[in-house]
Amino acid sequence: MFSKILIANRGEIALRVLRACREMGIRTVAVHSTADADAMHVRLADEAVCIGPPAARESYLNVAAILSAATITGAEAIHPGYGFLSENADFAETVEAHGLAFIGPTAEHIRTMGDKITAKTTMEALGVPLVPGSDGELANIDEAREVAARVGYPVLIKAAAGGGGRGMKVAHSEGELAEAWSVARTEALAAFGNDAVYLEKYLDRPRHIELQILGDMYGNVVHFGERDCSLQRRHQKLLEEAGSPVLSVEERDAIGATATAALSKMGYRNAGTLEFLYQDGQFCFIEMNTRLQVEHPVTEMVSDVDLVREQIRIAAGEKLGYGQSDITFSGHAIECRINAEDPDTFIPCPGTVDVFHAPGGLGVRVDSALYSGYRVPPFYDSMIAKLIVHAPTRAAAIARMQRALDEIVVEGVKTVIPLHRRILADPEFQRGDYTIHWLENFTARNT
Ligand code: MV4
Repeated sequence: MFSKILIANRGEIALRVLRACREMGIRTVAVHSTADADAMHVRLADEAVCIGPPAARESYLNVAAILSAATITGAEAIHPGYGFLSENADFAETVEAHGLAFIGPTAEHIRTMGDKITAKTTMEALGVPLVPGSDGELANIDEAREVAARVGYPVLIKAAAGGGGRGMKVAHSEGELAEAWSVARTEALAAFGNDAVYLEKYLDRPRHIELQILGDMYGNVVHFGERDCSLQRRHQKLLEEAGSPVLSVEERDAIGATATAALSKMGYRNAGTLEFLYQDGQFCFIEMNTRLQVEHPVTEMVSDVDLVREQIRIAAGEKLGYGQSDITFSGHAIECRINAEDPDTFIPCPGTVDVFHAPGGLGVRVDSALYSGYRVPPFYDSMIAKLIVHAPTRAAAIARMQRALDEIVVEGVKTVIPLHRRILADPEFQRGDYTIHWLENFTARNT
């Protein structure tokens, strides 16, 4: 096992990794920008190294500075958290070339999944169901026309290098296809420097359901069930649940068996998440994330497994030591992301948090690097806390979240807490009756 780990991240996820390290008796190295000198992760780590100015490009994305920090402190492994360098294959490769362990998948697997086309062709070959569409990259507009005619309109043109919905264009009919094709390619080239695109049948009312998996270095792969992440706005998730309100145990077992068999064949290791669109009882794989995700706590609450601890054990070469039948699920978990944003306009609201009071009690978890007097810097993501609840049933989890949202106090900056209260009180939400479009309609209705 490692004796010292460098955490190449900030905020709540740096703390999350630090906590796992503490419980494992592993020393921690925090890195930080000059804007984060007073951050909680810096205070709680055993050592801290300033790696640059506020701009992420010069600090949390500064590979040379991070590797220097690892070298001078004698760290043996690097945990990238999420965002920043977590899905950068070159970074993973460089870390390993310096004789350090990257706590994540191989650079090759990060690269394969970073390109949505190779991700899809890889998964298809391994028996994972996809959205009907083109067989890989579209060569030209004529091929787009042929595939669209075969799968039926509406269709989506998507960028191979895409993410966050950029470079994605819908065509409702053949008349709209040429425009969608050229706009998607132009956007993809501008945003990612790669104009490769593919085509899929457009699913009009899917849920976004993702499956958490872990693999070790010996081909053992297990899943930890699904998360329903349909409640998002402009590709920013706001509230996540485990399990999905609409999935049966049989459906979970079936997609889980397919996914774990596929990833075992691939030799996938460490944490990963398969993203599916789920509509009319069908799972369609769309993308894979090769990192620990923001919403991993809801999975931890229902499975009672520390996913970060498992990531570290796996990277150190330990075997999983358990199989799928050892993983059991209990109750229901919900996470509300607390962003320092105006709850109506979603404009970020950095500034000083004069008062922070965390809720507590049975089944309540707060993952946050906040403290009273903390200054939310304007340079990074606006998420300042994750409020997670766990209860025996979904109805009890909703009641518990409503209770926790009544207790929490964040003064000094605007937050999305009032929006969460409205969502939790909504009858459709309470019935679990929502798709990926629900939140955008809800916020339009309520402003
Ligand atoms: C889709 C889709 C409908 N049909 N693909 C959005 C970003 C990227 N991750 C995939 N996305 C979508 N792909 C087909 N064939 C609808 C979306 C989509 C979406 C997906 C997941 C969560 C939120 C979303 C919001 C809008 C569109």
